[in-house]
Amino acid sequence: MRNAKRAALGAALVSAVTATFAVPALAAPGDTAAEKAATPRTERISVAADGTEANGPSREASVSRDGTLAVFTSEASNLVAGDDNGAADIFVKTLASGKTERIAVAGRTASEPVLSADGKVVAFTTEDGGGDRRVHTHDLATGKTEQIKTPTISYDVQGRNPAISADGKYVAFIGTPPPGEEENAWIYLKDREGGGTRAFAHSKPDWQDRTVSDLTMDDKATRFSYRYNFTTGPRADCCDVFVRDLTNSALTQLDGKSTSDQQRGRDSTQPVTTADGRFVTFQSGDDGLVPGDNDKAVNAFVWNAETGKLRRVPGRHGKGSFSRSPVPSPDGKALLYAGEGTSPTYLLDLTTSAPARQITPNPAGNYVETTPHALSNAAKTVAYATPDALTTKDTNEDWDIYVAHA
Ligand SMILES: [Ca+2]
Ligand SMILES: [Ca+2]
Ligand SMILES: [Ca+2]
Repeated sequence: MRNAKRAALGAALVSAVTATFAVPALAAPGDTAAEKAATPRTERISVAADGTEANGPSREASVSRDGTLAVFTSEASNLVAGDDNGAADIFVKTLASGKTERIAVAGRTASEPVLSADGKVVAFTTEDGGGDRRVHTHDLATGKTEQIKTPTISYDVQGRNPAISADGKYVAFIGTPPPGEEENAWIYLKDREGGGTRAFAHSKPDWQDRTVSDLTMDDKATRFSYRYNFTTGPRADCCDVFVRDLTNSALTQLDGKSTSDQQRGRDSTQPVTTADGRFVTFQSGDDGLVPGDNDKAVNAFVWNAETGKLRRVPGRHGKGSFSRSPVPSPDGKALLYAGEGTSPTYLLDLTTSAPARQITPNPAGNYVETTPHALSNAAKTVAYATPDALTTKDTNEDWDIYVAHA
C-alpha cells in the first residue's frame, strides 16, 4: 500500500512540476541496468545498534569528514534504551560498529545537528515547546552538553541553525535581533574559548522585514552563506542567497545578476559553504543566472569565490527536469543533489567531466523521494533521507536516514 501510495504521490508531483513545462523523459541514463549494478553499498543508519528500525521519523543528517560518524535528528524513542522524553533528540552513529548514542536536553526538543570537522563536537538547536530556541554543543569525548550563552551581549539572544568551525572553537547561529531591530536579520558568532560573541546584521534594504535561514560557514569561521528571506522580493521571489566574508566585510549576493524576466519561481535557497570557503552551492529556479539555462526548472549551482562565476548543474532528464537540494563535499570536489524519478540522488565529481552517478538503490523501480543531507571528503560516505523503503527491512513508513558507501 505504501509503495502504491508513494508512486501515486510521485506521479502527482511529477505532473504538477511539469504541468507548465515540457514533460521530461523519465527513462533517464541514471536508471539503466548498468548504473543500477554500479550503485554503491547502502545501509539504513536510523536504526538501533541491533538493527531494530525506528518507530518515528529521522532527518537532518551530518557526517564526519572521514566518513566514520553520522549524526541525525530522530523522533523515534527506540533507538537507544531509556529514551522516554517523548521528544526528538540527536543521535550519533558510529558507522563501522553500529554503536548509537543519544544527545538530549531535559524538557526540550533537539534538532539541526552539525558535526565539527574533527568529529569531536556536535552543535544543535533545542526548543522548549513554547518557542524558546537555544543552541547547544555536545563534546563527544567528555559527553558534556552546554548551552551557548552570550554574556557579552546586553539582551537575551535566542539561537537556531548553528554552524561550527573545524576545531569546534566557533559556533555561528541565527539569533534574536537587538530590541528595536526586529525587522533586520542577525547572525552571531560565539568564541567558545572565551573570546566573546560577535553580532552581524543584514539590514533590510526597504520597508519589508527580513529573516535569514540555511546558515553554513567555512572551517575557519570567516565566511558565512545564508538564505535571505522576504515576503515579496524585487523579482517576485521569496529569497536570495548571500555570502558574508568576515576578512574583508564583503557581502555578495550569489544570485544577484540575472538576465531573466521570468515572473515567478526565481527563488534561490539552500546555500552550503565548503570547508575552505572557496565554493558555495545553492539551488535556484532563476533561469537567467548563467547563459543557456532554458530548462525552466530549478537547478543546482556552484559559486566559485575566486572567479565569482556560477556553474549550473542541469537535471538528468532533459528539459523541465530539476536538480535540487545540492550539498558539496567539504573538500569541494563532489556534489550531491536530488533529481526526479526512480533513483533520484546523484553524485557529481566536480573535478572531471564525468556524468553524475546514481546513489539511491531502487530494485523495485518505484518512484523514490530523497533529500540529500551530507557527504564526507572524497564522497566516501553519503547520507540522505527518504520516506521510501529502499531495503526490504524498512517497514516503518517513516523518513529514515540512509548512507551510501562509495
Ligand atoms: Ca526522544
Ligand atoms: Ca534552470
Ligand atoms: Ca522508512
